[in-house]
Amino acid sequence: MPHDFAANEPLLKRYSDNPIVGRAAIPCANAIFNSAVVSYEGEYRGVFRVDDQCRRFRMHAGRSTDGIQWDIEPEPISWKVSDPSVAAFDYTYDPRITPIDGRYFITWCHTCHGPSIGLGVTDDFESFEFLDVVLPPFNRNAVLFPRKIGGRYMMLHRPSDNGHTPFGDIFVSSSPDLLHWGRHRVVMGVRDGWQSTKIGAGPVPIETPEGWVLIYHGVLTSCNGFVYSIGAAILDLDDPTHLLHRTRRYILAPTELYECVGDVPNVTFPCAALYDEGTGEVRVYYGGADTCVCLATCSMADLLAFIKENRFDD
Ligand code: BMA
Repeated sequence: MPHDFAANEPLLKRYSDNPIVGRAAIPCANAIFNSAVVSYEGEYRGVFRVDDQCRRFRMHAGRSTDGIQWDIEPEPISWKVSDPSVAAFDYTYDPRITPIDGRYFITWCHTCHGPSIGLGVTDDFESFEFLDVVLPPFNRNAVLFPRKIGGRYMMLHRPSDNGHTPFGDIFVSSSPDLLHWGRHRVVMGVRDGWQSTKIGAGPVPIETPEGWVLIYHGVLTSCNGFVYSIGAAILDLDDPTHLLHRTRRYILAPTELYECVGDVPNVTFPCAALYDEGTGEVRVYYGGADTCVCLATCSMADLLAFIKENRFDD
């Protein structure tokens, strides 16, 4: 049934059995959230952010046949590393996975003299190679586009600071080889309301005939601290530095208990989206309250219509 745009319900519909991964899914975990998943050979694979009971943040591989019930490895990923000087993995978090030309590239917030951007790759989700620190401190929320645009790889990211960052706009940079990044441009900045403090890219942008659909998080500052909601935008297909539309109204905001109560209250933080072109369904995976992994869905037709109907006029 098409979305009723006048209704009080947000566009994204929560999965009835949320959260799909709870904080205690593996023995060492204090919390499991902000995790990335992809389709893989008829099944699903993921890289999960696990904050352990020493309060380190590390990434663990996971597998699933349906994308809902996950088996997560009890040990963190053991990365194959060529330069040990940048290979500390105790504070690595918020992964995104981008399939490019049959390989799976992982970007995450690496800790190397502060939050920076790490890049790794896997072909089978069993063996993982750390490629390098591709953006220096301070930066977070990096995600690659799934193909070259104008002959160059492109990556969204969010320059930041060493703390909890009370500012932040989404940038895009490009590269000839995935390792060397330049031509840095601002794509979109903060606006009013739910996205007034900072914004950051979420899942891998989805290619549609109308443009790249970007699902992102936006943060407002309330008297009780930051509140993380989810919105969406459309970027130009040939030039993703060019923003076409973005939602003034959020598509999901923290209102359920598992989004409002946890290690960090009032957080919905999207890191992955799977688009099934056959059914038209978009599944969005998001972290709830920095504690658990949740799922919400909508149709691509509704998402595109919502972005256009609820956009800023200027
Ligand atoms: C950000 C990151 C995210 C987290 C969010 C809300 O700075 O740490 O992983 O979800 O804060 O706490």
